[in-house]
Amino acid sequence: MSIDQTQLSKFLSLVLRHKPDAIGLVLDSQGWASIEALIDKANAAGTKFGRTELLHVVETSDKKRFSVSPDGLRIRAAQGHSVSVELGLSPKEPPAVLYHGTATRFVEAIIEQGLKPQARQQVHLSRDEATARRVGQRHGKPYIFEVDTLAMHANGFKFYLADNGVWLTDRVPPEFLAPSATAAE
Ligand code: HQG
Repeated sequence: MSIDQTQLSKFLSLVLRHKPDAIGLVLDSQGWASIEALIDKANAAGTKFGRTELLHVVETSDKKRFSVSPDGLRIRAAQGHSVSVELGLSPKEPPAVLYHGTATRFVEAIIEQGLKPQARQQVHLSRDEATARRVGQRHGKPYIFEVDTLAMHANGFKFYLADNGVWLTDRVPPEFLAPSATAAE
């Protein structure tokens, strides 16, 4: 039987963000993999799916996690990598504030050290509190920080907008963080 949509999405996140080696896949420096190679190698490793199923997951992904190249030959994760990739995004002026959703148990460390990318390549910021809350819930009881991106931008920090609308930056020092209006609701 072939794999279901959620399993396929998780499998793609694993090989395109974290462990291409798991199936012997090679990502280029910008994170792209050949769709043909991905399908062949996944099938050989026992995860069965075809191009139609793959493209269906790309199109219906709630967070638009994956991008297909304009020629239809390559795929990459829009963000969230732990393997080193250079997404080739240009710095962009962010909205005046962005939000970061985390779990309450991390709050003390974040107030002390600021936001760090941890296992990923960059810190992820959300455009609205509802999205940030969903991100935070993945880790436990959610807590939302408001990030003073206007001040960071004025201080030379760079921001990047991933293909799926997630904002990325290298780090957020504590002085640019405040609890959001609904921080721990
Ligand atoms: C926390 C999902 C202690 C940080 C989402 C977070 C997102 C600190 C955790 C994407 C810290 C890292 C990314 C510090 C940061 N001390 N904890 N100094 N600095 N943290 O999963 O942002 O579903 O790597 O607050 O939608 O939660 O995978 O990052 O709680 O866009 O497609 O360390 O993943 O997308 O956790 O999530 P993560 P994230 P997908």
